[in-house]
Amino acid sequence: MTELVVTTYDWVPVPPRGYVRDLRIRWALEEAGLPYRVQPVPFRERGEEHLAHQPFAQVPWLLDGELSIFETGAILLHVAERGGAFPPDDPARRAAVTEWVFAALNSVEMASLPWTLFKFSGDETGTPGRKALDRFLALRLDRMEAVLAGREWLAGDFSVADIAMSDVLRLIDRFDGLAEHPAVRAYVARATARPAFVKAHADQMAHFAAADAARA
Ligand SMILES: N[C@@H](CCC(=O)N[C@@H](CS)C(=O)NCC(=O)O)C(=O)O
Repeated sequence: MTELVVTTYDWVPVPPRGYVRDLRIRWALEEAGLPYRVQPVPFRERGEEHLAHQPFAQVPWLLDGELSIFETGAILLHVAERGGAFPPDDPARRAAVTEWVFAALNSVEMASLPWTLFKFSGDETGTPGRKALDRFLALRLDRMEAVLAGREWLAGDFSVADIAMSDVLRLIDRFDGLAEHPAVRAYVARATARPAFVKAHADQMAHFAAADAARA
């Protein structure tokens, strides 16, 4: 069995702590019961070595022996595979998990990320573009409300699709953007009550707190 290594920054400012995307990977590895270690890379200087693993100079990436994988969706699917979540005799399960991972990142996060950037900046100016963005996100949340009103998890049993989707939705909830979508909010609460999330979150917070202490 090759060693699994999750890469994240050696330090980040306080606002993104608890939301840096290595959390999704830690969470998936905890759920799968796969041992791993965390490798910090410099937040301030991102050189050629960093770009060789993540071409957008971001984190996370996962090392699985000689294999290096970036993009949280790709990593989550790899971890699911590695953890035995895709039985060969159940292609429907693999398809359902895969489509919902893509939906989380390409249908919901596509709308939520620009919305949260406005929220982080404190810009509440009601420009036509901003109103269109609010509507775009509301449409996605309306559809997720309908989906989640009728099921506990997205693809049958809890899966990496729920990690991707609930982590995307969690950031909207941070800015109280789920107030009109109670089933979505309940889903986020359900997902983040899982012991694997609680541990992954606490470990990320401790990682950055240790970085503060080392800098002091
Ligand atoms: N689509 C990428 C996004 C990665 C991403 O946004 N990483 C953030 C941390 S959560 C980052 O490195 N931000 C710093 C930057 O973009 O300079 C993924 O899901 O892996």
